[in-house]
Amino acid sequence: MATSSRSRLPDTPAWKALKEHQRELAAVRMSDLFAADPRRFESFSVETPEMLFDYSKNRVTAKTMRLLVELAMEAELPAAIEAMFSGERINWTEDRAVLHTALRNPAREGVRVEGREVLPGVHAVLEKMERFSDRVRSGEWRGQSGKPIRTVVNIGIGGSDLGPAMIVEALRGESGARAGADGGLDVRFVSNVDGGDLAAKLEGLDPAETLFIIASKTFTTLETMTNARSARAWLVAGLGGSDTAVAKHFVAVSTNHARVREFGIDPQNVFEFWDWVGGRYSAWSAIGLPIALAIGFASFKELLAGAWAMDRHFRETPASRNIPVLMALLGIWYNNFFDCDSYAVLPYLQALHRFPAYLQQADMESNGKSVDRDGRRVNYQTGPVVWGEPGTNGQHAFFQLLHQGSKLIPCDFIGVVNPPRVLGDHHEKLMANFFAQPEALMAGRSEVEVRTELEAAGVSRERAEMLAPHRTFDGNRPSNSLLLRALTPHSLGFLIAAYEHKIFTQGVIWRINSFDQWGVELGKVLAQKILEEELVLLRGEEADLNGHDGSTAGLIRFFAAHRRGD
Ligand code: G6Q
Repeated sequence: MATSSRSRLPDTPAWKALKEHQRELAAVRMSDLFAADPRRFESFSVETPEMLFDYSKNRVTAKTMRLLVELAMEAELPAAIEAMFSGERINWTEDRAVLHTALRNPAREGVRVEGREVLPGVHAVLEKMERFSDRVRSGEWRGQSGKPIRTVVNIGIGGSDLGPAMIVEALRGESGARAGADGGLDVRFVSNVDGGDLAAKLEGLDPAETLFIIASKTFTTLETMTNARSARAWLVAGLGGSDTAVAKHFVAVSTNHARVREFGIDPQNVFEFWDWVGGRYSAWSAIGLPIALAIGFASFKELLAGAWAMDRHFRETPASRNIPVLMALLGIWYNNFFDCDSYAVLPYLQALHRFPAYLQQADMESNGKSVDRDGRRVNYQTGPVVWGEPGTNGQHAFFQLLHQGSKLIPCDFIGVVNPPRVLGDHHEKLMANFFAQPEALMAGRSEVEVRTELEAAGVSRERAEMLAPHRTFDGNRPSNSLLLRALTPHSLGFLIAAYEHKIFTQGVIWRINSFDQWGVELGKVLAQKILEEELVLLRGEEADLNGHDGSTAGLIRFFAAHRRGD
């Protein structure tokens, strides 16, 4: 194990100062902080053309924020940001640069990897995506039998699925960006190796009008390759049994050209990306092709422009006004100083219903690490558990625990002033809840208040006594409110990039590599061996399961014994 003379994070001056400060603040109520400072909202919020970020309902004072910013400075955050943007190999375990920011950089030069400009390649692929998506959307691109494409099926998993799927769901309602309506393209996503996923998405489709995108950085992922082969078989069978149909109905997005060729996809139909684009940061690359097909290339460009606006904000704004830095610092405040294990992300907009799932990967795959830059096991908490559901659905489900549970769970409430779809007064009702919940989490309801109310309503004193503790809310539960002016490709790009940079900032402070994913790699190989054993058992032969623990061997045998021979 590598050793270092550098002090461990909990021994650094900024960390110790925060620990000390947390004791001072532990009993302080946010409601009192608001009462004492009429300008608290103005002081603890940041406005940009895209959104209002309000972090005033947090258990922080000006001193807390100063100490947190000191923590970021001790971690040399500004230098780390520059290292990322300029293409240094900050993903040291894979010896790679981390340049998803280059994918949305409108400049034509100025970012190099190993002395080579990367932006010309980025723009060449974007131009190819534009030409292709225009041809498909306009109906100029024809399938094997001469019909235009009506449905696009993206086959990919993890980073090659979650970002594009979330974005397409979010922007489907954009004017001129309808998928599957008004003659627009119906864009679907298949990820699970469970055949039920592909079967359900292919139901009712005409192969002659269907285009598949095989999205896989490595082109070796079990789930994607299995689905891709089944999709090819379905298409070829549906179009008269000739492999020539593949050229008109399959395109690939990958870094692995050899494998794509082996699969039989025309090299002309391959959209390239690069090893310096991490899977979970790849929606901005050609992995975003289903987005461009669903919402049009001009809107895809706006998505990139929104992310680029956030990139500039992140790179140029002082920490104390920098949205992702503030989000990161507040997250660390609760994760490391209040022992919070998780945070909830609560989009108050149905269009953003896949945002929590997307963010789970972005955050947990990036910061679910426990070895630091010096090769030592960390002696502090790193990445939190991220979870959530759209509002108001969550309110009727798990909000009970947020309000009255024994755990402290900070929340990000995400709302939109002008929604993509308006129906009567639905949005006003939705937003009333968006405002009410963070307020209730903070204000709570004291036992005295509850008792007085109950008695005023005619409840007997004894019953009021009994009920009061159950109907009391401690309050003082923190949240951020992120209020977008509208949900557009631009503002969504801005929002996603804010979370990306929040995750990066936390990784820098925790001294971990946010850009590798060895845990996922392990998962990719583990199942291979078992698959072979399963097949042996299903042929009725004896398989050697001694390498497995008793439970795993027992489960495999049970499966093989009871599997119907279909
Ligand atoms: C993302 C991860 C992982 C990856 C998938 C799909 O950062 O590396 O989620 O995106 O495993 O990998 P392929 O694109 O190579 O199929």
